[in-house]
Amino acid sequence: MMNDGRPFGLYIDGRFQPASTGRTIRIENPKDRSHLADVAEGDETDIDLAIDAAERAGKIWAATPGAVRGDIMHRAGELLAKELPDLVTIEVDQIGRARREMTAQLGRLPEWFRYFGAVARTHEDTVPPFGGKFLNYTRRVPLGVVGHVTPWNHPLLILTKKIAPSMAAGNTMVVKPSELAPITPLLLGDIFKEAGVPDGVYNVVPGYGATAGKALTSSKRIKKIDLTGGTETGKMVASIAGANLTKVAAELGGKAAVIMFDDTPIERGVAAALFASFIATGQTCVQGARLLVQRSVHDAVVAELVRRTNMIRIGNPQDMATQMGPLVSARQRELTERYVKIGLEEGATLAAGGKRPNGKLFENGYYHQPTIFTNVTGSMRIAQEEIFGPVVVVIPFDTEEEAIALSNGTEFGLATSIWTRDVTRAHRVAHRLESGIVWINDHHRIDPCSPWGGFKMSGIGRENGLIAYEEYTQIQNVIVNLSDEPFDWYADDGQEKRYS
Ligand code: TXE
Repeated sequence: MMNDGRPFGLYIDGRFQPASTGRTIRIENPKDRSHLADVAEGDETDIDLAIDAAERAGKIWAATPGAVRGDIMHRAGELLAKELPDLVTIEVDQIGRARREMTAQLGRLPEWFRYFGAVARTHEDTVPPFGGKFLNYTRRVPLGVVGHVTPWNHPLLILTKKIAPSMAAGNTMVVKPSELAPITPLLLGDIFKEAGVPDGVYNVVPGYGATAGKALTSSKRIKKIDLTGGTETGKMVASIAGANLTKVAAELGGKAAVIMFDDTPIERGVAAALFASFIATGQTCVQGARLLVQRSVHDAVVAELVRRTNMIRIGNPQDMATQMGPLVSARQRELTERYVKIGLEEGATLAAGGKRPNGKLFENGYYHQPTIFTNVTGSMRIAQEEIFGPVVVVIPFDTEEEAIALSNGTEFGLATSIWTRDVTRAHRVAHRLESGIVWINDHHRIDPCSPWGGFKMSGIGRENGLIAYEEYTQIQNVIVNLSDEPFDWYADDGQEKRYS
């Protein structure tokens, strides 16, 4: 699948082709900075070509019955399942995430094609009660060509969350994947082709945000931009798209809290915190970045958390025994290091990690130890800002009220987990959280049927679930006058006129 060392082209109209710039992007392996592949670097001209292809394909795909689109998507899911081992290998090489995590994550991708394939087949429109002599019905019709701008942290999962509902709804798409991880999104092209997706429905133009990304998001021909990325990028893209009245969905930053009440068994709570905080080397929007612990168990939780954190096995991410790989890039590691410094300057206590690991294996990669700060207050920068690395801050609380205030006390509102055995408290707290996703006694769980997205500065719109499908459609309302009675508004007959 690695193209025998040749550069990967852009994927437009069902075939790989060179970029108009003639340039390529060097993709490196974050575990040792070795050269992984070169990928064509697209710009505005290529985005335009991709939109041309998508507009042509839209005429066919939008007219394809939902049941047929559903069958094709099911086939795509099956073909994807067969390719997973190779895709996992490439995904691990691109972003450095531990193979055992990537295997678990990508293993679920076919479910998105099955779920949204089924939605394409079964979605029903409505017949609102207009009353009187009218039949009134709605039709959900595709938007047209949509743009997906995706990040590097879960290259295939995040892309799949966008492709599956947009394809099911009959749209065609142009994808601008992250410049750090464009290979697996390109490879999906062949899988869709084999499944029977018409050429031009799925197009991928790798490139940089400021060039290809900007061209895509500012095109008047794009009917919806669906972006996952940083909050600053989201604001910029939304303002550009707004000028064209292009719909925007954005899944942005987060600072998820893990709220641990004192009836949670210590071992269970600590296992939960490790899972919430450190998978994906902390580079995930729903990372449990803040551990809020009830004061009576705080010291015991911290002691066990530090002990278990120091045991996390960092190493070659392709090794199934490795529990934590490197960060994705020099920039992401610098960000982590910058925040470690900020935390120390703010007076927090470094309870674990805080450095690059020692050893030959780590010399050239972007590794960083899993890190815990204690003696943190809710207003510190390390408790407020998204770090997007393997850093967790621990904050004690006394009461339920205080836990809710701390949890809600950032500009973000993506996800929160609540850990307690008390069922009434769990729901009571959940209902007061300013958080698009709430887990009770769990974290990170996702499903194609389950709406995903944030409150506040964590974004707009929702991925997953029927709402994702609906947000990739526009409603056409058809109002039928069932009466044959003559109607003449301007008849000069002195009769009272009615609208209904
Ligand atoms: O993301 P960017 P970066 C957060 C996280 C991270 C920070 C920066 O805090 O440290 O963002 O990461 C494209 N017009 N998240 O720089 O830049 C870009 O090319 C159009 C959270 O990697 O937001 C890429 O394809 N497109 C997040 C995508 O946007 C533009 C996941 C995301 O990149 C653009 C990633 C522009 N002007 C980072 N500028 C999450 N929610 O999970 C950039 N892009």
